[in-house]
Amino acid sequence: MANPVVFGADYSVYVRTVRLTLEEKGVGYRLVPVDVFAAGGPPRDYLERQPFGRIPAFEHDGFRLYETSAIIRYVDEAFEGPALQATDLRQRARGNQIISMMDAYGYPVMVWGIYVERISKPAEGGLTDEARVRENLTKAATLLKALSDLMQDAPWLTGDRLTLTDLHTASVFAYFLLTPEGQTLIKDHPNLVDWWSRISERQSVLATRPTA
Ligand SMILES: N[C@@H](CCC(=O)N[C@@H](CS)C(=O)NCC(=O)O)C(=O)O
Repeated sequence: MANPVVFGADYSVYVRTVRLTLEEKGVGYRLVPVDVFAAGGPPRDYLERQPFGRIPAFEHDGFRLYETSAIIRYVDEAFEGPALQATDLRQRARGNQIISMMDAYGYPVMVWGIYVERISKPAEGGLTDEARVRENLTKAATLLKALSDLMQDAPWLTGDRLTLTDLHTASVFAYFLLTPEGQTLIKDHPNLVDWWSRISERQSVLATRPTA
């Protein structure tokens, strides 16, 4: 089987989740650069791969796929390497629940509502919208508590093994924890602090750090 191809940029949270999955499976891949934030939007032919103009898109042996959750499950099931989904039905359901939580609440709140406001905007000469940050910090605190309650004393988010859920969540936390607010809020949850120190040292995480 040919190596898969990931289309996207290394700064992207969702591209990183796919790359983390490939790295953890030990699957070689090619990253083809697509910048969705370029002036004028993504290249027109990219929309044939991803009609919503989002990254990543994915191709394996002629099979094209988009939507990160679908891609990472495909990668886990199509390739050899450690299984990254729980075999237990309820643990797997819990993992999928957390992935949905990160999509619906984590990414917009922690990345756009806090990281982009606090770090990206000022870096580009803009002003942080403090009211927006405050509003999102309340939401982030709710999410952190929910994650911490679901995780309990396990080393990984859904139990004894690292799964896709940890990878999906780590990509969002990597940006959130660059902010002073993120670093403060997580301290209310020692199990998440321990989880972050565990996952942030993994080779897959180190190998997929954004270059810019
Ligand atoms: N539902 C998509 C979301 C992907 C997504 O939002 N990617 C971001 C980059 S991290 C993007 O392409 N943003 C471009 C935009 O918002 O126009 C997935 O799961 O793959």
